[in-house]
Amino acid sequence: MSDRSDLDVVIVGAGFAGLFMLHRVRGLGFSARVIEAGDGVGGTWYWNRYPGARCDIESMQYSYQFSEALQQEWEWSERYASQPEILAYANHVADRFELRPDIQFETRVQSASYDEPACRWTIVTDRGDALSARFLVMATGCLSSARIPDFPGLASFTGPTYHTGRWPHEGVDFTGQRVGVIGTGSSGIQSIPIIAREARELVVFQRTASYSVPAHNGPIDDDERRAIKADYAAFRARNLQTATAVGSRLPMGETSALAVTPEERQKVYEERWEQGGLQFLGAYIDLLIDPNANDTAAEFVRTKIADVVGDPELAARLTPKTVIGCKRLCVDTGYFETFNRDNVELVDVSETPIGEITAGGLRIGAARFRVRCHRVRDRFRRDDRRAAQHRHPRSRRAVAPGRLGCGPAHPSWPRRGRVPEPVHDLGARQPVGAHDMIVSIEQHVNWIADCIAYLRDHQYAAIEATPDAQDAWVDWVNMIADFTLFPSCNSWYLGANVPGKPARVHAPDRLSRVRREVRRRRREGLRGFRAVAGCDLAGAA
Ligand code: N01
Repeated sequence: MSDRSDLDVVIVGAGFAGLFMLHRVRGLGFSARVIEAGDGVGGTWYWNRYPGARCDIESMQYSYQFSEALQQEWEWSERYASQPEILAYANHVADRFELRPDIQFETRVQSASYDEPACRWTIVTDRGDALSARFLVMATGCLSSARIPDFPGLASFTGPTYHTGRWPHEGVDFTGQRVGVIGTGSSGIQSIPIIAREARELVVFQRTASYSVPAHNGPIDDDERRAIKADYAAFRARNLQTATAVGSRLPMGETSALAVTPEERQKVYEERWEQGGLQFLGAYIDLLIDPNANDTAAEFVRTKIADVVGDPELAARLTPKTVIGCKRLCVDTGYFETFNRDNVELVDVSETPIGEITAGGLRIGAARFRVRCHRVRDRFRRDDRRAAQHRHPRSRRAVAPGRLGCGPAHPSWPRRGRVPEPVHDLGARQPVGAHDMIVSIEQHVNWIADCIAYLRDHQYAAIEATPDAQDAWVDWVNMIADFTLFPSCNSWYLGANVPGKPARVHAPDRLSRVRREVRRRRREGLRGFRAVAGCDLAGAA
């Protein structure tokens, strides 16, 4: 594709946000182009091809709802969709809505600069294209960047290393290998049981033990599928009522865990455990609010780990001592059972960290571990460098960290001159981590698309959040976060996985309440924003 100077919108990323963004703005009559680094669509689900990768939200829920025909016609095969099936779905969406002609693959954006008098962005790619567009939308996701820890000596390791977020498309054969896995978050917990079945030996390096609940994955029951499709809207509405991505298979509990007898609690937890999945945390209303209530659920899971793992000393090392649900709860298939295998070893690096990677393994304190095939993994870094640079990531209603088009975001933000601010989907302080990502994406994309159309229809050049409105939003998010247990641990929900990044929790409220708030403000004529007159937008579609 050659240089273009006539675009209305450039979108970065062809994951679920970028695909829907393109569909929406085209529907509004804008010309648009998506720039995508990979050679296919799918974003996070394009890159994360590690063994066992699948979604921890149920497939009937983890899907677009903007098209009734799409949600009626697409058939998910399993309760939790595997990565290949989710990628097939993304490809189906790209074909069904004829999105590919406007997507430029295998291209990275190198720079974006804003010409304020002209009200246009110039976007330069690593292929040498220079695109000019009125609006720039960053649909780069919040789990899209692989962050490899800077272990000393990493480059000296002579065997192959892999990261779950950048897995080779052709797969990896671990047969007969001695493999080391660093990390026991969601990605580690999914891949460890599968690698253990293939490898000759597997050494798992655990810094923090994780809570995990069983997935009980399997084919979707036809009656259940029919029932959901008969009234998909009601199903979606029920999911919105949850504070975390717990799903609607069982209703959210409405009482305190401390208001019932231990026997009653045990019965309820057992029922949720048997159902499987994240809805375990929906058993009682205060599990993510009251530490004592939380501990009843934590203790239930600790007992389950002890029941599964044969060796009590090993079970103790695999048992988390912290708040359950503060870090993302993992959903597994046979994770704890894997440690009963003779070829699996657990190495606790909580007190003595990994000091160095050597040519043939790694060193922890004085101990050396030899691994022939060492697989490095680490949690993701939210791809929001601006937020990482600032002490207080701020945004206005989560999608508009500043002017949509031009101008500084907030007087307190350090900047050189006037910093142009593209609009971010899934940006700072949004309800993303603890929620269903696609639901959040659809809301944000709709907001951005409506906002761009508003600017066009009212002949505005740009829009910016007022400092008061940004402060009010941040205060609201902080107020709710402080009411919960989320700030009590170091998780990626807070950005704590990136050294030096300010710890600020994502909006943890129920999605229904976040949406209601956004709708209310929109009805009030974008209260909290200031539209900026400037260039004549008549040229825009
Ligand atoms: O990353 P993580 P992830 N030495 O940050 C460890 C989504 N997701 O890729 O906890 C030793 O959770 C680190 O230890 P600690 C989901 O939302 C969803 O697994 O920091 N260890 C931790 O154990 C999830 O929450 C799905 O002490 C080091 C691990 O690496 C999010 O993505 C599947 C270390 C990182 O865990 C991120 O999950 C996969 C070091 N120097 C992911 N540095 C599903 O839908 C880090 N660690 C199922």
